[in-house]
Parts: sequence; C-alpha cells; structure tokens
Amino acid sequence: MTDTQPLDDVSYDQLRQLVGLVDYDDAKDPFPVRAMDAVVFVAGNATQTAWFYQAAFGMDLVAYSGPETGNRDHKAFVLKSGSARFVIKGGVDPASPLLDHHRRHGDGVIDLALEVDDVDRCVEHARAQGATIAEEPHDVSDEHGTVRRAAIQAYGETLHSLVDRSRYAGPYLPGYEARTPKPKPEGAPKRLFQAVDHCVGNVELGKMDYWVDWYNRVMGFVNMAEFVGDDIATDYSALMSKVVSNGNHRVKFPLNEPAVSKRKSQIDEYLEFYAGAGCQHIALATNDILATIEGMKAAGVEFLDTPDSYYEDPELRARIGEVRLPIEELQKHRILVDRDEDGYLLQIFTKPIGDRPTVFYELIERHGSLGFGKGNFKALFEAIEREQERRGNL
Ligand code: TYF
Ligand code: FE
Repeated sequence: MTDTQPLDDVSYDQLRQLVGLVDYDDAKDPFPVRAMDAVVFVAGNATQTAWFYQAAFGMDLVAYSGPETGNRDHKAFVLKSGSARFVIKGGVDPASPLLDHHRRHGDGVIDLALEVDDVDRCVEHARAQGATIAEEPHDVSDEHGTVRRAAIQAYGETLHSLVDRSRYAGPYLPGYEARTPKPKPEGAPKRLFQAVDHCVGNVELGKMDYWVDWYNRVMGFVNMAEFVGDDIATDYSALMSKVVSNGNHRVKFPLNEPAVSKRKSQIDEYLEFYAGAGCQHIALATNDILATIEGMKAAGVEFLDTPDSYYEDPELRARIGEVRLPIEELQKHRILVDRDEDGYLLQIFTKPIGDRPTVFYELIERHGSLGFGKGNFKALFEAIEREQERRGNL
C-alpha cells in the first residue's frame, strides 16, 4: 500500500503537516487503513444541510443521489473540501430507516467510513476479533467501475463502512451522479479546510476502555499518548478521554466517557440528547485558521468564547512562545494555542451546529504538534460548560 499517494490536490507532504502524520510501515498491520473515506451524516433536512456546508463551510457539492437519480428512499449530497468528504443524507420515503435513525438521534454522524485496500481481509480480521459485521463484503458497480464495501458496527449506532475504491472512477459510489460545484464568490478562498484531522466518539460511563480495546483488537489501532485521566477528570473536565489511531495517524479517533463530578458532564448532556453513544466532534485541519474562522463567521457560524484572561495569562504567553499569529489576533478571534515537545497547534471550537446539543466542529492548524490541545482543556471545558449552563443542562 502506498501511503504517500496524494488525495485530490492535497499532497502527502501537505497532509503530513495538516494532520500530523508519522512514518509507519503497515506490512504487518492486520487491518491497514488508508484514510477516512467519508463522514456520513443524517440530517432532518439534507437539502438545507447540504446548503449550509456549502455556504458556511465553503464545501463543494460533487455528487448527488435521490429521487431524480432513481433513489426513492433518500436524498444524499456529497460535499468535498480538499481531501475531506462529507455525505449528507435525509429520508424521502416515510418508511426510510434514516427517518427512524433521525427520530432517535437527531442530526448526527451515522458512518465514519474508512478507505481500505482489502475489504475482505479487514472484515475477516474484525470478525475473528468478535466485531459485529453490519454489512458483509460485496461489490457495487455502475458504468464507472466497481466498489467493494462492507460495514462494521462501532459505538452506539455508528458504523465504519470499509470502502475499496481502487477500481472505481465515479464521483462517489455507484448510484451517485456527478454535480458541478457552484463557483465561489469573487475573492473567496478556494476552500476553508483541507482534511479531517480526527473524529471523536462519546461513549457511556465505564465504556471508554472497552472501545479503546475494541479499536486495538478489531482495527489494529494504536493508543496515542494524549489522554485525560482520572486526575484531570475530577478537577475540572468531567470527562475521561483516550485516543486511538491507525499506524500513520491519518485516522485518529479520540474516545470520551463522562466522569463522575459535581456537575453534569458535557458528555452526559450529549448522551442524553443523542440518546446514546455517538460522534461528538469532527476536527477539520486548515493551514490558515484565521481565514477559515473569518469565512465561517461571515456566514453565521458561532464559535465558543474564550475569556480575555486566557490571553493575558503570563504563564500561557511564556509557554506558547512565538507562534505564527500575534497574540492580539488570537485574542480577537478567541483562538486557543497549545505547545508540546513536537511543536504547536492553533484550535477553536464551534457551538453545536444542530438543534440538539450534540455535534460540533473543531478547526485545527498544526505546526508540528501531534496532540489535541491538552494545555487548553481547562479553558475549553469551562467554555463548553458556560454554554451548557445557558441551555439549562448543567
Ligand atoms: O479531541 C480532543 O481531544 C480535543 C479536546 O469533549 C476535547 O478537541 C476533548 C473532549 C471534548 C471536547 C474537546
Ligand atoms: Fe478534538
């Protein structure tokens, strides 16, 4: 498997910096994963949600499936930004299973689809490790070629589709028709982000280690160094967190569980409103976080606030040292900074983007750091709790 192949017009070297890749030889990997294939969402109104991702996240509509293309069950919009692909689905037929899913969970992620070279080999390994196979390996074909796919059941009702598109030249999957993206307004950046950096799962109390072990065994994922342990959990975070990733860190899945604390954990709020375990946030990698935030803010996207005291703290200033942007600029946009032994990162978080207080986004600009912003956990969790309080859920 050539892990150095470029994804669309984002080169391997750009990705290395954007999402923090490490060198890795997957010759002995029982379940080699190339990249995220897509983040698949269900929305109460996919037609309008697809519009949101174009207008506010600057994504390009590249493919479509729906009643007009012979799909009577649902509409599906395929959106791209660099190497990141989102698919937004919404039920059309009143009997569509997507509508039942939406009734239970609201807008959310139904599938974190993974691109693999050998679907059958991955499924056999997963089966031997006791995973539930939601969809057995099979071919789907059209005039553009053949895709081999399968799906594994992960936390809650979340799936991991496994997709081998090496024999396929169509715009997404068989059954989808290509769409020509709308031209961008004059002067608008080509795109607001280039890649999916990580996708976080919230699981029930006491289940984090089960799912870490599941990713280790079933998908051969390795544990990353960054985590929120007992010590931090009881002090202020109200959550515990561990991170698993594929060998070269292209695919990173942090997993959170609520911690028992004085107040209701933000993870409990999610589990209550999502009605179970599910994907909590998706981090999008950008090489110009300022332009990304400005573009999204202009379209009405709301970000978490960070108090001025964060930027005025001399300890923070000493710890972060020199970064690409002046501190005044970071403060103006409430951008968080963290530095570790490998480098630094800039990050910011949106408020939940739907009606339920569940799914939100992170924007991350990495400069060497392979972490997740551990130094910002306190400021971030306090900001999340302020929002939780405004919703009356603390
Ligand atoms: O993905 C991460 O680990 C960071 C921090 O509920 C984080 O983005 C962790 C848990 C959480 C929100 C953010
Ligand atoms: Fe994150």
